[in-house]
Amino acid sequence: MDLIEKLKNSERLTLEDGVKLYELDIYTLGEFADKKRCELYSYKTYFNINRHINPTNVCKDICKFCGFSANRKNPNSYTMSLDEVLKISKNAIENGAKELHIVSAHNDKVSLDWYFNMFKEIKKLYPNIHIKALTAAEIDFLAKEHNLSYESVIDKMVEYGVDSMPGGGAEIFNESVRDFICKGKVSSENWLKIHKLWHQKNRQSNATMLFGHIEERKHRVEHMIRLRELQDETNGFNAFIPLVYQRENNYLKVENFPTGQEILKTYAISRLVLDNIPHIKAYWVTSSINLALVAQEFGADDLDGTIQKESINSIVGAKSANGMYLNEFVNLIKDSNFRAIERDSLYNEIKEH
Ligand code: V47
Repeated sequence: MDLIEKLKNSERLTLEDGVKLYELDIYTLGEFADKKRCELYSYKTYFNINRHINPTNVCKDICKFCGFSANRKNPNSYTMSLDEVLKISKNAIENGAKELHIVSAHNDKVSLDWYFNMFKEIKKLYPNIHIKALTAAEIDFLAKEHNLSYESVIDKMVEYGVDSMPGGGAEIFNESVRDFICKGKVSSENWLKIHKLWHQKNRQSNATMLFGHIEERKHRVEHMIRLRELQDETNGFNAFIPLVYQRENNYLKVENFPTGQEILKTYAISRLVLDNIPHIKAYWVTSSINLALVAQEFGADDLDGTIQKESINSIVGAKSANGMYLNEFVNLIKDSNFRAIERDSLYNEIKEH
């Protein structure tokens, strides 16, 4: 069947369809993605008030695209104490954060307790805060480092107060690209397996995709389809987050960077291919705020949040070191003719700003 007909009939798209979608002109593609977005959410754009905390940058793994982990290019290693994490959490919560997004590097110099106690102590002080923590890559690292099964790390997450899992560490699932950009890190199969185990505990998570480096379009669509297959089984993913590759301070040599059109097409295609993942997040940190605002018209219905501070993407060139002010964030959404809907971490609506 003709691809346009398939889109009109909202039929499920194949890998080949997804790749072909890139050849459509941006207006046609945008119109289909926007239609889907509007059917689901009309002009609502979701965001939350959150704080990213990255408690250590000491990492056993070497990912070529990463500038965050301490290495020759970034000699300033750090590992926060529990008190430091609690102080940041206190400050964030006093400033309105409802979610702490806690992601660390893979630090083999600290104990398992160092990773887990912070969750328990935060929850003791602030029982209502939502803790989104531990990527599948961290879970894989902790399991291997401490001779534990994935299941037991996941049980510990539940026991210590982790509420949901962030989508980091997915990078690109295609095995040969993955081998080149982050050899030794959690395999694609295990990334998916860990999320599946988490979902089987009736917990929710997100999924990312790092694009705009050495991967091809077909690898992006293949990545989406592997997520779609798992979502058919578990229905545990809340949001898909295409992360635009940032080029500074890292070891991945990339000649061509994606254009604004290519980035917008990728958001639009994710909305159309991922017919079972409810939210497409234009993470303004890696796309730039202006492109994220345009992405609202290309299928994205979520802009993440104010974040307050961020270290993983700002070190590689993103303008996110200090987050964004709430009123500025809200005004930008409203000035682009969308409704700014504050949500909680599981997408329950809190209020319209
Ligand atoms: O996993 C690392 C990526 C991720 C670069 O779940 C890079 O709601 C671009 O996962 N260029 C961390 N990206 C961020 C992340 C995330 C962000 C916002 C929301 C959620 C969520 C998750 O940043 C890493 C990695 O894929 N990253 N280096 C780089 N050079």
